[in-house]
Amino acid sequence: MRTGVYSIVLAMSAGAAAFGQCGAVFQFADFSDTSGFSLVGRTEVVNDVLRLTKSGEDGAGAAWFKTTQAGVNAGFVTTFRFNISDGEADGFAFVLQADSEEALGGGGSDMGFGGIPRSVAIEFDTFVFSDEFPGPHVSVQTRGIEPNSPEDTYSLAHATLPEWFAHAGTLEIKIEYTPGVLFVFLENEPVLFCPLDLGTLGEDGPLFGGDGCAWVGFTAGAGGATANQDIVSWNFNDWSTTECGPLSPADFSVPYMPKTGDRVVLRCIVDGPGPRTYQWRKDEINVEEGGRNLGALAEVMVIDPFIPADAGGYSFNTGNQCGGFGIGTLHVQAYCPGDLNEDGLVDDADFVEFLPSYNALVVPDASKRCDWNGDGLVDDTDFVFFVGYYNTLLCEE
Ligand SMILES: [Ca+2]
Ligand SMILES: [Ca+2]
Ligand SMILES: [Ca+2]
Repeated sequence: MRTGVYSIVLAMSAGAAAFGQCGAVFQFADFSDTSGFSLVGRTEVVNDVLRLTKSGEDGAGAAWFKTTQAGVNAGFVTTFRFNISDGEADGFAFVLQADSEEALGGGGSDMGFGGIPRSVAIEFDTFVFSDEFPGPHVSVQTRGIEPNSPEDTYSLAHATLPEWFAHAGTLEIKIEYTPGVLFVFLENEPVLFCPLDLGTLGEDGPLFGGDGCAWVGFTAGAGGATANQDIVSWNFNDWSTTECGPLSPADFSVPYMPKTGDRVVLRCIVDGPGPRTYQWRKDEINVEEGGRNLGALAEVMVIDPFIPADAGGYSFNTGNQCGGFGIGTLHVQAYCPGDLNEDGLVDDADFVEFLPSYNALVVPDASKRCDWNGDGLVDDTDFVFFVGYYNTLLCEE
């Protein structure tokens, strides 16, 4: 049942501005004026786009917004469009760093950020060697205060990108960080989820000073293979300045009847000023962050693995300095647990499918579909669940 938005902003007051020592809010529909930028290495402006590297040339390039540092500890959201043409090079990255407004890492596989200390890079790696994650991929790379590296060892989280990523013309990326979690969206679909707290990332003290003061920008690299790696437009908004104003939900969606073991994504994208707080609720109780839930305090929440007990009514609360509101309830129904062969019945045929998992014990090789309490094991506890499902025989509507 969809109940929609049931209340609007409860309390509105005049905008309260608290200025940190750094902060950045800007929008570039194109790059006809780059006076606020530091362009380093191979990077130049061609036809009003930021050409990080150019087809036919190897090496590294970077573009940093240098008017101010961003203040990222309270969160940020950035949207940019990119275009890769005339070849396929190593890839590019969106980078936060507290090294220098002239920072530049290595070319080729380093993608322009490998070598920059005090940096966090969200890399879009389009040239894959045998010792790397397979296929084009997005990954969050950092070595804390040490010079960064694109090696898989230093990845906090990664995800495979579609094969068309580098050939589809202009595409849009959104990166949103809320303390605790960073999401990457490709063409409005969430593709990467990374547990991350920038305020406590450095082992030897915070990576970025003050409120998380960092230069933000892009880097790219090319080697034997080259391409035009272009940034076409760029919006950036951190929450260093507290603002008031109405919030509105832009999107609220939950999965349709997930199966046991699925990774499910619930999202409620919110428009409006911040910093904003978010809280997912299930059956009127706050969902706690951790365990199988990532993003309980963010706009996107991932439940992995989903289990039958996760079925229920999900609602979402959001707020900023001015007040808050709740967004109505969407129901998540679990696909008939116990019906392993998906014929609408829980019977002996499912028991035959259950047995090998029960014998294998650990997921995998045991099937995640049989781990009904989500503890990574298919054991006696799950057997007791199965008996309960078996006794009902017919899946409910
Ligand atoms: Ca690579
Ligand atoms: Ca069945
Ligand atoms: Ca289990």
